[in-house]
Amino acid sequence: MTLTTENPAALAYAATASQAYRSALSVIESVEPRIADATRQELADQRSSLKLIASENYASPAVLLTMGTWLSDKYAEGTIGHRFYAACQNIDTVEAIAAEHARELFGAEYAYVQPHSGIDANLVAFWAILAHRVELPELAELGVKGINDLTEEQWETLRHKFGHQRALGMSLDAGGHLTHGFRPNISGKMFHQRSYGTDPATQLLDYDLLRATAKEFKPLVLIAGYSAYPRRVNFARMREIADEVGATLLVDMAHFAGLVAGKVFTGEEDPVPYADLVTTTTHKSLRGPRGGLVLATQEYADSVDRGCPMVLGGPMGHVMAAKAVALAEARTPEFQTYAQAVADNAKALADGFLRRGARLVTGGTDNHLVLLDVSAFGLTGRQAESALLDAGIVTNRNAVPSDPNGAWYTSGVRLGTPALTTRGFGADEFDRVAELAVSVLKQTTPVTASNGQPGKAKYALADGVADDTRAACAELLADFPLYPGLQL
Ligand code: DSN
Repeated sequence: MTLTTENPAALAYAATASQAYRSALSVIESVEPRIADATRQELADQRSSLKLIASENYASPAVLLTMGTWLSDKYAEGTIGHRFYAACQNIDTVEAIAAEHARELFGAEYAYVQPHSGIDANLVAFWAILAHRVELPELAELGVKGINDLTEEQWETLRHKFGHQRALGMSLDAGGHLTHGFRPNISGKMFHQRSYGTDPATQLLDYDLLRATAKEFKPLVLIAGYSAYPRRVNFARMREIADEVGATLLVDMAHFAGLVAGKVFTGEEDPVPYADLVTTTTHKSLRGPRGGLVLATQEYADSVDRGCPMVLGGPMGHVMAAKAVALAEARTPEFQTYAQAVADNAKALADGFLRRGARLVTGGTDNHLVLLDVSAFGLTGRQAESALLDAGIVTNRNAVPSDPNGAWYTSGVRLGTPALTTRGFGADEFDRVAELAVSVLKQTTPVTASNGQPGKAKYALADGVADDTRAACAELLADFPLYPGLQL
């Protein structure tokens, strides 16, 4: 249940949760008071800031409380019913319930709920694709009975085959993610990577160019999904392209899983009917515990099941339990209302920026995020992010297509609606957020660096802007308390 002060059941839930947290914090305090203090402070900080980081949210007390139990104490490598440890019956139960909710919520043939994060979920998927798709010589052909009998030379042949496959993913500056084959991530070392971008004029995904690139590059895996692209993707078209070149279609829906779960993205915008594998985190728009999961067709199920111990450490029973609780919440009509509000609010935020003359990548949004091009304010993303933070508005800097400032300083700021929608913000509040953000950015100036070059990091806010905006944020937040009724 989402906390709200509007009905007695919600108030009783808040009172019980308050009691649980007070007790837990006093137990923690008796051992390491500084951890209890930091935990209380984190709640105070989150309550008092305007959280617009597109990948963050607030999980329910039920989800959070589920993580604090002895399910954490059990080792359970392997899969349901096939563990490398004894006495895993309760972890089997927990994992089976979480997987059942995931399958039924998303209409997937198979669900694997062990990944500890989105990176882990993608690693499981990449391994599953390599294991399933790369044709290796039969052991008998190599003249050996088992893998332990392979010579070093034969291993080298197998490694060479695994290590020379191709992946095609969205470019980082168009909104793709590091784990989609980019060098700072292991995926960029596992695969030869090429990326597809967006149309320079519209900044929208260019499916024709993507098709041409795929035909030339012939990837083993076509990766769809993004972390900073403010538009919906047509997965039927992605499927067609994958089929034309014989690629496995992997969709990373980490950012928009909540919109799929909440039936905002349906038909050709729902990746599950079209992809071979779908990965996600569970803590973004899906509003669950920090973690990941993989959905797959039956064809890939056995390979996905090898995730642990192939690329994952022991499954976390307490987090799989919390995933089950969050997925149960996501199956309610209340969650569908929430998901629709996330998308409606993003539009209100975009309109608020556009009406005030700001420039948005692609000119708007139809998902949960907007990407503000702050070069129009004469700022880098780094300067804008810092100035907004000083004023109590928490965002993150992000590259824009063909960004002249690269991935560190950037020219953009990404803002998302999932967290503040959980607090109850609607269109009017998001319009006010746009007003406050534009006002801060207009009153921020870059400061010349010590070498006399235009500064990319330093900035100055006009007098009083930070304090005034913080006060305005507090006023805005006052009507939308985080975890209403929850008192420590
Ligand atoms: N860190 C997530 C995000 O902010 O989009 C993705 O890894």
